[in-house]
Amino acid sequence: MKKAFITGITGQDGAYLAKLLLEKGYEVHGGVRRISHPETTRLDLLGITRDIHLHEFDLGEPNSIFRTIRALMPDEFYNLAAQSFVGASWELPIYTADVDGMAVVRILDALRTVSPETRFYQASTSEMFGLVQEVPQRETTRLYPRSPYGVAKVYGHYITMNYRESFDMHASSGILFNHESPLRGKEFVTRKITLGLADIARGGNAAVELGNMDAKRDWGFAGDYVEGMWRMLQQEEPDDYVLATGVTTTIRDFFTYAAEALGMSLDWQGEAEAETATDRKTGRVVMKVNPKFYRPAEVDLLIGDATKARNALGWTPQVDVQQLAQMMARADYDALATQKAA
Ligand code: NDP
Ligand code: GDR
Repeated sequence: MKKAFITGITGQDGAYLAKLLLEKGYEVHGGVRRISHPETTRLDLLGITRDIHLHEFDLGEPNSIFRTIRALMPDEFYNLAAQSFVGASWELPIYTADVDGMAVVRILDALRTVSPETRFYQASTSEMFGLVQEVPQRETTRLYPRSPYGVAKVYGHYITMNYRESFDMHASSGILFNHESPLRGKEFVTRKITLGLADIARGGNAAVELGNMDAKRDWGFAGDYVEGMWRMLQQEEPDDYVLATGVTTTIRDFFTYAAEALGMSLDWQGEAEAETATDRKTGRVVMKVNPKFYRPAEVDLLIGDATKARNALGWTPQVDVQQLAQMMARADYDALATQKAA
């Protein structure tokens, strides 16, 4: 039986990956931070909390990382933990640099020292592409990060490549474009939209307040993307791969898809800071822009080219952006009835 260790197992991707690996017959271990009340909501919702082994683990503690690796000597190590919210990274730039950047070399160096045969996956991101250099973006596109988060992830990406080349380690990075699900954190724009609209559909009267409506993202379903992570570690040779759908959508269009899934039909009015959306059926304002949610520097356009992953890994995403918006909006609408949302 193969043994895997997942950092960030309580997060969106960690939960889906743990489920996938259990289905594939792995012994699944994961790291959780020491907090007063361990948060396993996502694992509970997927019904797998009892099937996995949780270990106290913090990316800020080199000894915690070292001890965990030495005790488990896993076949595969997936580094999914991060301060993953781009917007917060301007408020927490040093913490973000440590957890999203420096922690990667803490793990790699511990693996190199005590478990060099372990296969390593690093959660790299399309946020590293930042300011548009090429469309669509692929593995060879020049990196130009636009946030402290993106900059920290660039370090994690290059140090993974460097340990692969320096020490012949099986270390791969997945450059993943945005992927979402009903388990997505509530501060990310897709989930903020589907939760807000579900609340309105259930009779709530607070309009969803958003920032830049013109940003474009290549959104896929997290369940599809964790399959790609696993496939990367099954390859004979380590490498870096983009995972993306190849379709880009504005925040406005995602909002429209989610609203339609809940039976609303929208009128859009105004521009920039004055933009609003009204539900034609009820006449209620369901979205208004609040400049508080603008970012100091924005990534305007992300669209990925996953040809390499398709050819080498046989990976293709199964869920398109409209199906995704529908899945998330309906899940939030249903969960509001029972208060069981992730
Ligand atoms: P989430 O924010 O849902 O999960 C992050 C996880 O990291 C949580 O389990 C969190 O634990 C854990 N964590 C945070 N800080 C620490 C720390 N100091 N020590 C140990 N654990 C910590 O992220 P996602 O699942 O969405 O993303 C997974 C990874 O993929 C992240 O690295 C992210 O940056 C990257 N990524 C995500 C994309 C996406 O669209 N989702 C796209 C590209 C890359 P806790 O539960 O205690 O908060
Ligand atoms: P992103 O995701 O920054 O791409 O990072 P997020 O959903 O936070 O933002 C996407 C775009 O929406 C715009 N936006 C808003 N965003 C949020 N969160 N809240 C708002 O109210 C709002 N209004 C408009 C943003 O400006 C942005 O353009 C995600 C994370 O999962 C990262 O960890 C991951 O690396 C990247 O995706 C790929």
